Amino acid sequence: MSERSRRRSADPAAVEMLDLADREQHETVWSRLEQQQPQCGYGQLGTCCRICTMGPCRIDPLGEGPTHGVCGATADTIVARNLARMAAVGSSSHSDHGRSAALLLKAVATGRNTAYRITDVEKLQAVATRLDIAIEGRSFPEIANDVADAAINCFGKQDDEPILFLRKYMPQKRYDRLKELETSLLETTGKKTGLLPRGIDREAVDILHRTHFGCDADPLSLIMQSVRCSLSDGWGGSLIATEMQDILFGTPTIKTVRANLGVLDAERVNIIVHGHEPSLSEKVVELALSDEMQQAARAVGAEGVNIAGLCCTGNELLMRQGVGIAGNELHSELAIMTGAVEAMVVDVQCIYPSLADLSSCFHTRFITTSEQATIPGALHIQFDDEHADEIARKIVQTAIDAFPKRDQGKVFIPKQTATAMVGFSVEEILKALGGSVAPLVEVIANGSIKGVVGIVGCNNVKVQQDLYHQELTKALIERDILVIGTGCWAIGAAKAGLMDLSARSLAGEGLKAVCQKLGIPPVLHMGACVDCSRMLLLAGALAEHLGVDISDLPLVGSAPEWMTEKAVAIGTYFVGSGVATHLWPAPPILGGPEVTEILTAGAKELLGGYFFIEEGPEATAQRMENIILEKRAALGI
Ligand code: SF4
Ligand code: MSK
Repeated sequence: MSERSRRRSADPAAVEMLDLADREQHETVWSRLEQQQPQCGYGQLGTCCRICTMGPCRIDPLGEGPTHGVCGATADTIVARNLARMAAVGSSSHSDHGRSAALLLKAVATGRNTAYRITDVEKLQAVATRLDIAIEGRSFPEIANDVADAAINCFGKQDDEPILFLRKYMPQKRYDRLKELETSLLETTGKKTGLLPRGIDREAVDILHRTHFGCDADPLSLIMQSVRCSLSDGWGGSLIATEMQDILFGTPTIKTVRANLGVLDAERVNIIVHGHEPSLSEKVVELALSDEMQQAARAVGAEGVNIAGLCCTGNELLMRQGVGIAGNELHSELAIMTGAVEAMVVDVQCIYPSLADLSSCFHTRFITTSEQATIPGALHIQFDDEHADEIARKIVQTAIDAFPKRDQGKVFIPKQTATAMVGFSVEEILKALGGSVAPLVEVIANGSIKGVVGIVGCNNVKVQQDLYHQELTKALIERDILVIGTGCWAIGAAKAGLMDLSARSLAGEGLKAVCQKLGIPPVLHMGACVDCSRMLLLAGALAEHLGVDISDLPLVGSAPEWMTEKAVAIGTYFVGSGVATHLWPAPPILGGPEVTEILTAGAKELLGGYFFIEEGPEATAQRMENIILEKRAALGI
């Protein structure tokens, strides 16, 4: 394994594949990053603006060039506007996903869609009860119809009332703090500043409007609207996605899966599902495992059909169906290079356009399915949930048809896999705890567990793949800090064996004892990136149990290898929910001193949550422990 590949990834399977990429001269996201060097410093600092055609304008942070854009915008205005747009895009991506799930539930409830069904009636009743929707004496479709309507209404309603999901799920103390902040900002600045989201779509459109040429130039106001929009994601769109999907496909339960490229099977037709929305992939799994398709695969000389997940569609399937996961985002090209993938089927988000070209070097069919993520060079099979079975069958058949074209000489599947115990929905965590958060509160109060860190987010090719995820996670559990999380971090942790029960040996004595008693690992997989809502709900349950605000809890958030605008939204709704949140790499804000000050210091005062930037895993873990100890001291525990 070459030193160059080792510097690129901490995952031995990836290192083997990167050596292969170099040998075969396949372009990768790593090689393209090298070609992009040096990257634009203005972009990295957030001080370039191309909002209007008098620009693009750039502000030199050293003050050696212009200090204002052509229109007079300062560096802080430009940075804040850019950040707000990132939050709007990230929130919109999650929330549009939530909308699809709510519309699907509505279609199922009204009988318009017969391809899907309500799988988890217990969850349906729990969500309905939370929303004050009557359940007594009513049929499940009737209840589901009202739940779906309540969710759909959160997207497009036009009054100023905060959205229903936030009102019913956010702990009262947090809600009140945000309401009070709205009032105090009006009093101190004289400006109307909203924090509680009125409508999911509306808050994103508000940002698009206020960042249009000649509108909001005030960094504080732009940041507060970014918080409001992000809260409409965390306590709205993302939460709706999680809840609707649990009702439709089942709430995740604890199970053991395998993770890494070794889940691919040299003897079978391999189909990788990649993206974020589980509606299609659930069907692909169902069809692929059917006798009909297994037989069709045998007819072309394979031993059957094998499904593997990638990124967050993979997380959804792993959590609910126990499907093995081939890897996180940086594995997507590497998986195709194994030469053993008959089809990579994608829906939306985090899909490299490069996958089309790369697939053409192999027999792999790269299949796009969403009108929101079409990619030149891909085979497009349009998904439509009313005809889900038919479409999934066509996709699986396309993969089977590709199998005879596989070039055995090109097949190389790294052997590595790790086992991971996954499926920690809030419901499962409560079940493991005996029905309430009280035992968790007790072990936090007695110091067996010092606190909890929620880690989210991506891989970023600028960071050695998975290294920060692994090192930070290990440093935290060693300090008796329970680690929970989602997204590509969770896949990285699973691949590294940190979600295996054996990882308890890496934990401090207190955490180890608790995990042994509960029969769980010290690192808990809570789902896809959209499921960060599950972490909010767990935090909310702890806060309500203790009668405190979320910002009082010994709880820290982190996105150590983040990359997407969705991660900006997640980080911002963590902060808006009262959680101190770590970021690495640094977000493009450092060119705006006032913006940086508000996000890293001012926000603490205003919201209770704030961002901090830290490069090294050990230093980050230490800082997190300090924050946790500070919160514990304030709580008197
Ligand atoms: Fe330049 Fe102002 Fe136009 Fe931005 S909005 S490109 S700073 S003139
Ligand atoms: S897939 S948003 S790279 S977590 Fe959710 Fe991974 Fe980040 Fe995409």
